[in-house]
Formats: sequence, structure tokens, C-alpha cells
Amino acid sequence: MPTYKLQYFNIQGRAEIMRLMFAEAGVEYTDDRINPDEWGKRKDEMPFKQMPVLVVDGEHKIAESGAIYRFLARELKLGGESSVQEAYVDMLSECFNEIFNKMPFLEQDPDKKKAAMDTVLEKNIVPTLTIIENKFKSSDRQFLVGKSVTYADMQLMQMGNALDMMAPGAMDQFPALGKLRTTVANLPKIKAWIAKRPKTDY
Ligand SMILES: N[C@@H](CCC(=O)N[C@@H](CS)C(=O)NCC(=O)O)C(=O)O
Repeated sequence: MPTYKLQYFNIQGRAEIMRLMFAEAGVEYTDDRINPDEWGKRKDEMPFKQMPVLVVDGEHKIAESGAIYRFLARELKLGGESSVQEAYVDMLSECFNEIFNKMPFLEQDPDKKKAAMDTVLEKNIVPTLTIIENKFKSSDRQFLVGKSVTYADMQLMQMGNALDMMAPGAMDQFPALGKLRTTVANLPKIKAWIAKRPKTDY
């Protein structure tokens, strides 16, 4: 079994999907949370001077969230059971990444933040989630793709949590996706991780 070290800040952010994947797979890893005060000194250790970074066997440093999700999905069997399922999971993952990347998390001015969030909601988030909600609602599946949980379901859960923070109530118009969030959060290993993980705002 390889060794894994996940490097990120002490927040959920882009790395929480990876932590959820390790939790669901029951695989050990080092959860290396880097203090912002140290970041200036540590930045140059990272392939693209950003995190998250996954270090495999102490020597392979993998950067870019999407690349890490896909790598871990293959390692931990959390990315679909056929090439076509893998492609669907990847497709949904890219949609959720795009939504995440468009949210104005770092905007400090509350009025500008709300205006930017309203625009992203109307132009991107609601249209995309409406398509996914309708497709999911008309299926008899418990998870977005296939018969078992994948990292796309975990991204949906995290994106829902981010939306609750950035646009309270916005997820209410997607009841089927809301039910899926609850299903994922109640998977026993995920539930146990959520209960014990470090408490951070996001
Ligand atoms: N495209 C990268 C973006 C990574 C990214 O923006 N990382 C941020 C934290 S979420 C970071 O390292 N910020 C510190 C910095 O840029 O100095 C990915 O998807 O992993």
C-alpha cells in the first residue's frame, strides 16, 4: 500500500473531497495542514506553488485538485465502475469545480460579494444544478453515477455546504440533490469523519 500525505491549509476548501475519499475508503494518510504563517516559506515546495498537493510514497508530488481526485478515485475505487461511468463522474466533477471556482469566496466587501454571488447563481449555478436535479430526479439511482458513492457525490455535498454559506436557501430548489447530500453525509465512514474532523468555517 502506498503512503499518502495531503498538504493543504486548515480549511475544508479544495482538499475536503480528498479527505472524504480517504475516509470512505478507510485508507490511512497524513493530513498535513499548513499554517498560513509558514506558507511563504513552504510555497516553493509545491509543484505549482499552490495547494492542495498529494505526496505519494514521499516522492511523487501531485498538484491540481482535478488530477488528485482522479488519481485517488483510481487508487481508492471511488470514481465509477466502467470507463463510461468514470467519464460521467469526471463530467459532473468538472461542473462542480466550475461552480466552486466562480463563487466569490475571497471578496471582502459584503455588497460586492452578494452582487457577485447573485450573478453567478443566476447565470451559472441555478441553470447547471437544474439540469442535474432533473436528470437525477428522473432516475431511480441513489447516487449520481452507478450504484455506489463516487467523488462526484462528495463534491455535490461540499458544493451544497458552500452554497448554504454563500447563498442561504439556494439549495432548497433542488430537493433531489438535497436528499443526495443527506445520503452522502450519512454514509457511516463519512459521518464519522465529519464528526471528528477539525472544526473550521469552511
Ligand atoms: N487550480 C488549482 C488551484 C489551487 C489553489 O487556488 N490553491 C489555493 C488554495 S485553495 C492556494 O494554494 N493559495 C495560496 C497561494 O496561491 O499562494 C487546483 O485546482 O488545485
